[in-house]
Amino acid sequence: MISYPFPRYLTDQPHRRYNPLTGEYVLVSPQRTKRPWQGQVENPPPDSRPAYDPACYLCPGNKRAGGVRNPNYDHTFTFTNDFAALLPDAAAAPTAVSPLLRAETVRGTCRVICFSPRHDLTLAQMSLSDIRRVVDVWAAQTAELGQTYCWVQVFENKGAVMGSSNPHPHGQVWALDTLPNEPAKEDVQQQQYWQENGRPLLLDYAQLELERGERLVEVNEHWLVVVPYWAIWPFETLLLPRRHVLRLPDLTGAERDALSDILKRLLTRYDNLFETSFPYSMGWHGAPWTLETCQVPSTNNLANHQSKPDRSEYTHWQLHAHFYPPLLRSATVKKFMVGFEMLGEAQRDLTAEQAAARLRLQVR
Ligand code: H2U
Ligand code: ZN
Repeated sequence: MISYPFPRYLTDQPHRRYNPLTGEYVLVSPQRTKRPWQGQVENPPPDSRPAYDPACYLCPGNKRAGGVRNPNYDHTFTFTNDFAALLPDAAAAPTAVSPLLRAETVRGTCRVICFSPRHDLTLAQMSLSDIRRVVDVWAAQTAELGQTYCWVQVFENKGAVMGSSNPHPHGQVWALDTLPNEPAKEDVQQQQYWQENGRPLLLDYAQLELERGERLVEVNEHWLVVVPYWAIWPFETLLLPRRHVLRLPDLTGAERDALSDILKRLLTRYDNLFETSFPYSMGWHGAPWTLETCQVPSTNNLANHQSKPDRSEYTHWQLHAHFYPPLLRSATVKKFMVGFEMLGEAQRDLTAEQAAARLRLQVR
């Protein structure tokens, strides 16, 4: 690893950092980390869950809403969400009475993925071979739903603070016939970088981070984890493959094993940081799927995304996962996106480099 001089400017002067994936900015105020902290620091209640909870709607053999009973599954279990936010047969939107009062048709489906039959585990605590099974389910769900829908969003919402309704280890997959806001921004930005440079944006970014090292958290043969230069959340990370990969199903067996390994190491670092089962929202972004029937909003609110994208050509994309944890300075003190952040733009005090250094310090 080559070590470069780190510009002092980035550690003591307020500045804005550009996010090339979304085209947005974050305000960084490193001079504020010296200010005294007078807020509360509490110890979280100990987490003692049984391996099986008769009242849990995700545990094997239990009844869910509507009376369906879960099978006695041994590893993972996927089912259609009983309260799905998207429906495959949703009616078409009527013609808008005004361009200011517009609704768009959207069709899709939502599934819940139980990571393990064990109610008391988290992904970080599962064995590598069981994490690998979850990776395989993520890839299989993406491939299957990608046959029907152009966007497949795999994600996990972990912890009550993130609004997760159940501590049983689980994630979700939502698939729909349109590109949601976040991937739509990433599509435009990656496409533009590809046109200007002839290489995927995130592959160049991964190379840069591997050379510089100052924001690296974990590396293995096939993957790296960094606190991105433009991170918004205090301990936000970006998980990237080291070769050009479009989508989860494209990962080889060796890459899936290496992914299970780096996931376990990252999540263990997170848990150790504030000695708590670390809450977060994480999810995968990969190339959209080719689909002629994909809905494109009649007028998109994103200036650069008004024409129907060429859905056969997605080489500008690079698979990646975002981890967005809300915690700031302890197991209970979270960052609030309020005030200037709601009305202006996201802001942070701790720099991405300081956050990466804190995560590197955690024992595995
Ligand atoms: P979250 O904890 O991340 O909200 O995910 C749990 C999901 O499980 C949630 O979306 C669904 C909820 O709709 N669910 C069922 O599908 N069946 C049930 O019996 C309860 C909850
Ligand atoms: Zn359970």
